[in-house]
This record gives sequence, C-alpha cells and structure tokens, in this order.
Amino acid sequence: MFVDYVEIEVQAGNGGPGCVSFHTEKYIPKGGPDGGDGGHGSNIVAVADPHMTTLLDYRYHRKYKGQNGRPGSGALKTGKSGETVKLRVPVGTIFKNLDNNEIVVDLKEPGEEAELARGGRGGKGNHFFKSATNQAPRTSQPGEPGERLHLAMELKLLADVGLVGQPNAGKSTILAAFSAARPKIADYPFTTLVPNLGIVSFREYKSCVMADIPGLIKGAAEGKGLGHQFLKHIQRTRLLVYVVDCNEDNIIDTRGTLEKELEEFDETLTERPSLTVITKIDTMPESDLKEIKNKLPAEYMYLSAVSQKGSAEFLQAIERELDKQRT
Ligand SMILES: Nc1nc2c(ncn2[C@@H]2O[C@H](COP(=O)(O)OP(=O)(O)O)[C@@H](O)[C@H]2O)c(=O)[nH]1
Ligand SMILES: [Mg+2]
Repeated sequence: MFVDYVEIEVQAGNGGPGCVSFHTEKYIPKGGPDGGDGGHGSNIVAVADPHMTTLLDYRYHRKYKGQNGRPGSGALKTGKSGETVKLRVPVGTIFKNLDNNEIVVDLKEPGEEAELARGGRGGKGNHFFKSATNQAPRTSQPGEPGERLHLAMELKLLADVGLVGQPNAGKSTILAAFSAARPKIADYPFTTLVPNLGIVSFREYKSCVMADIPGLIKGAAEGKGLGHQFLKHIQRTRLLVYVVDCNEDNIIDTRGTLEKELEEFDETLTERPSLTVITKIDTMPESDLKEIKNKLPAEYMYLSAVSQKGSAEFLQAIERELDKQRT
C-alpha cells in the first residue's frame, strides 16, 4: 500500500466587527442604537468527491483561506457572511491536525462533508448592548478570529492501476509480464486470494503500481467468491483495467458483467477512469482476432502477456490515463 500525503494550512474567515450606529429619522431626535452584527467568517469544509483519485492538486496549492465576515451596519443590518470554502478530496481521505496528531476528519462516503476549520462569529453591534441603564451604548464587539489549523491529508491507495477480470482472465500473467512481481499463475480460478502488487516501469524513469485484483465472478457484489473483500481493494485504485480473455464467447457481455458487479458494489466505480484490454491474443489465429476487433469498441486494446504483443500500446495507454489524472 502506498500513501498520498500532503500538508496544508487552513485559515477560516474572521467574523466581521459589530457596528455602532444610532437610528436617525426626521422628528425623532434620539433614535436608539441600531448597529448590526458582523457577518460570520467562512468555514472551511472537506467534501469527499468520487471523481477525485489523488491529492495531487494540494501539492501545488497548500494554503486555504476563508473570507472574513463583513462588518455590521446601521438599521440593524448584519454583515454578509463569508462563503464556505470547500476542499474536494478523494473518498477515503483522512485529515490529521499536525499540532496534536489527532484525526480531525475521516471521509468514507462519496459526497460526505465535514468541517475542518470554523469561521469566527461576527461581533455584536451596539443594539445588543442596550439596557435600562444604558440607552445609548457606544460599544460593539470585534469579530472572533477564524480557526487556523495545520493539517496533514492522507489517502491510502492500494495501487495506481487495478486489473479487474474474471478468474483466469490472465491478470496475474499481465502483472508478471510487466513487473518484477511473481504472482501465482495457474489454470484454475481463485489462485489470487490477496492482491499482488508490482511496480511497472514506463519510459524515462516513470512508473506506477499495478495490482492484480482477485477474480471477479457474477454475484461478487453480493459477496460471492469473497467478492466484498476484492471489491474494496478496487475502490483504492486510480485506474481500472478490465481484462478479458479473447476466447470468451461474448466479450462484450463479460466486460459488461464485470462493470455491473463493480457498479452494484459502489456506483461511483463506474465513473473511475478505465481501460479495457483483450488478452491472450497469441492463442488465436490473426484472422479470428480481426473478426473480433471489428465487433468491439475501437478503444479496446489487444495484448498477449506471453508473447508481449501489444505491450507498448498497453503501457502507453496506462501512462496516458494516469498522466491525465495528474493535470
Ligand atoms: N497463451 C497465453 N496464455 C495466457 C496469457 N495470459 C494468461 N494465460 C494463461 O491463462 C491462465 C490464467 O492466467 P492467470 O494470469 O493466472 O489468470 P488470473 O486468474 O486472471 O490471474 C494461465 O494458465 C496462464 O498461463 C496469454 O497472454 N497467452
Ligand atoms: Mg491470478
């Protein structure tokens, strides 16, 4: 497992100051105090966004400041409050307070929101200080300061790339072909009980972590064949690669079943970037393969993990998809 980790500073908005003002109107010489309260400073909130897969944006922008509340004004007008600042982060992000190492927020569900730093309350205007003994107070409060915190953000990822396929599709063979990992490879289902991880190198020293996720069968989303445990691993990858054996009777159906199982488990998984690779193409005559290609979506890729045919395109596509997520 590797961890995406960034430290940031958040400063919620200060409250706006209360106002000192007196009601003035023709023929009413001594109107009462009517200074309004200051506005509330911006809160800073974290939101779990299922479309996000890394904390990369936060590496380049580390300080987040909320707006201050506006001052109150006469005629009991409250100052405008600062707008809430929302930090969008991947599901599974944890925020720790660096001053005491406590976990402040742990976002587990898509769409979940949690407050990181509270904006300051606006100060009371002078109307608030009116009393029987003081009919014309000239006091008002300053706004309260907004909270300021040093936070660490942590996202525990299993891998950049998750290979998703039926048992025997050829996932472990792909991982073994492109990395130094040596997962068990065999002709029977469920040889892979835990995800195997390997480092796959691209050109120019770039690399990614690839996970061979245990085989998915129909019903996995209901827990069949250790389904839930496997699907949880898939949630912690940034790019899904669907792996389908070219000898499948109906490649589109098989691909569809895989996607459906993921969707039933976590519907946001279908929005995650994905590629589809048709593998074991060395086992099929060129002419048959041509026929298959004609029927399948143009973006599908074709690979033999044994002969390495198609491997350059395969790796380039992965690199490109991962790069997209970095921009
Ligand atoms: N000829 C050939 N056989 C393959 C290829 N990929 C996998 N296999 C075979 O298919 C079987 C299942 O492969 P494996 O990688 O264990 O599948 P997994 O269950 O998806 O991990 C094994 O017998 C592999 O040797 C390939 O590209 N070409
Ligand atoms: Mg395997």
